[in-house]
Amino acid sequence: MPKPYISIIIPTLNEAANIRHLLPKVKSVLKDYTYEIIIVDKHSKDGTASIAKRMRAKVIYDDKGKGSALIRGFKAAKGNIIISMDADLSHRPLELKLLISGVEAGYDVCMGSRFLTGGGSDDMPRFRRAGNKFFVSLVNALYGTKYSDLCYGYRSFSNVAARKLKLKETGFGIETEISIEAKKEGLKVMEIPSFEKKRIEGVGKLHAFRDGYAILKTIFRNFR
Ligand SMILES: Nc1nc2c(ncn2[C@@H]2O[C@H](COP(=O)(O)OP(=O)(O)OP(=O)(O)O)[C@@H](O)[C@H]2O)c(=O)[nH]1
Ligand SMILES: [Mg+2]
Repeated sequence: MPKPYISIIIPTLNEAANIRHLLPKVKSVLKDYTYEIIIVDKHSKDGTASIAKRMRAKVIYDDKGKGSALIRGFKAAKGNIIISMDADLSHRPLELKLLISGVEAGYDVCMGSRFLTGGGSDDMPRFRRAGNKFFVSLVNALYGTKYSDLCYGYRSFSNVAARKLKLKETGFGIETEISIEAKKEGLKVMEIPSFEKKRIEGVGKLHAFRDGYAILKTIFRNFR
């Protein structure tokens, strides 16, 4: 069977110090594949876009939030398999192979999970962990899913599946919306253990309370 073409979508806001380390690692893991790396940048002021271009990634721009950046990236992606990944080295490039093999094995969407055996997080303060747990339980109760994780963006999609998802979330509610939409569209979903490392450089953009409230709104807005 021919190797699939892979699209890696990375939203960025001031991640220059991280992507200069991330991109070579991603390229090394994908050396036996044909692939594109699409950086969706919010006009970062720290040179993120020029570093990415120098490292032969495609750069497109989006000025809203992480969600709208991912939606734009999905639209631009040409791969048979599309993977969403953070720029801050929290997502281990070696796990790309697990995410690829899940789609190759016939799943529409493979979601990294920090709460399956083998997964974990070095980057989740206690209140965030509690919030995530609450949101997971709420989504599972309302939508009849069996997810173990929700607000985690390391995921792979078949191109066909990605195009079926009707996504509107502009911010950090995007992962939640994807999880809900995958269920609504009847997609075949698998969770894969994933270990989230601490952000290496720069500052996190997620604000637990503001974005937690947005996630809650996402959960209820989609419930009908
Ligand atoms: N294009 C774009 N990317 C964003 C935006 N906000 C965050 N990102 C990127 O989305 C990814 C995840 O954001 P993070 O700030 O790492 O969120 P987080 O992992 O929940 O927070 P930390 O644990 O503090 O790192 C990173 O690659 C960010 O650069 C945005 O408004 N626009
Ligand atoms: Mg992060």
